[in-house]
Amino acid sequence: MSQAKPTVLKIGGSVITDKSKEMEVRMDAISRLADEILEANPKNLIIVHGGGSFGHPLAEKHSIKEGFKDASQIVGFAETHHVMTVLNGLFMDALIWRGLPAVSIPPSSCIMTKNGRIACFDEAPTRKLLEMGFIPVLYGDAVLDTELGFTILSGDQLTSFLALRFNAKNILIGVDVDGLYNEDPKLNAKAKMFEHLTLEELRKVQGLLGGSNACDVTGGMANKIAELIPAIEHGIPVLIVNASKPRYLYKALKGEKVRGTLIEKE
Ligand code: ATP
Ligand code: IP8
Repeated sequence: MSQAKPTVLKIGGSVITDKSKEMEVRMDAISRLADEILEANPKNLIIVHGGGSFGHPLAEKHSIKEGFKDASQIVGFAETHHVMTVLNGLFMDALIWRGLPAVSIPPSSCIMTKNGRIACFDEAPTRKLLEMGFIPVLYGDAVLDTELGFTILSGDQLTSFLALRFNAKNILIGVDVDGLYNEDPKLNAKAKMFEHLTLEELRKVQGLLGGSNACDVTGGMANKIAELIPAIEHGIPVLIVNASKPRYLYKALKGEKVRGTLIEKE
């Protein structure tokens, strides 16, 4: 069956949770985003969401990203994965009860990493779901690692990987700021947003990018950009938009003009 190119949408944990408080979901944001996805009615969509105040604090508490060092971390790995399934469940509820054909795929069951990088991915279920018109939904997760025992797979690495694997048309990144700035806009109100960057321009500003102000074991904005570069190199455009603001994600999904940062190979 020939398959149209999908859009890979990453919804940041900064949007669907309050990263300043542990395990604080933003149900209003989840409901609004589900409404916007329903209304935009995109064909061939893969969704990935982040960990926000669910995955990150537990991953940090138990040093899950650093790998297995002692037996006390075992239950920490299980807890970190579990809270991600809880956040995912809340997100799935909002999609499913609106009639969206979303199906959750737990990364810890189909992906293993090697030193933190995706080394094997059982892609058949995701591919088949896409072919049949479902919306596969994945998330940043605690995963098993061939060298480290376990680690944290960021939703950003997963997004870039899926976009490459499924030859995506584009990547949409929803965060809680308007786009990519020359400095963290939460730390400097005078920071300047880039509306358009080529890969070459992006590489020049990469050193200026910050992490995250909240608990974040996967490196915030700087690491997000680093993860997206292989997809951009491959010619997949990336649009970073503010998914905390109403209608921005809708417009991005519809291909309408919206404030944000567009990053293209050339
Ligand atoms: P999660 O990892 O939980 O999914 P997320 O992907 O939504 O979260 P973060 O990793 O927290 O997002 O990154 C977004 C944050 O990055 C913003 O809230 C912003 O404060 C911060 N940031 C740091 N540097 C920059 C920059 N140069 N431009 C834009 N945002 C930046
Ligand atoms: O929020 C990390 O994914 P991210 C998920 O996309 C966990 O960086 C479990 C911390």
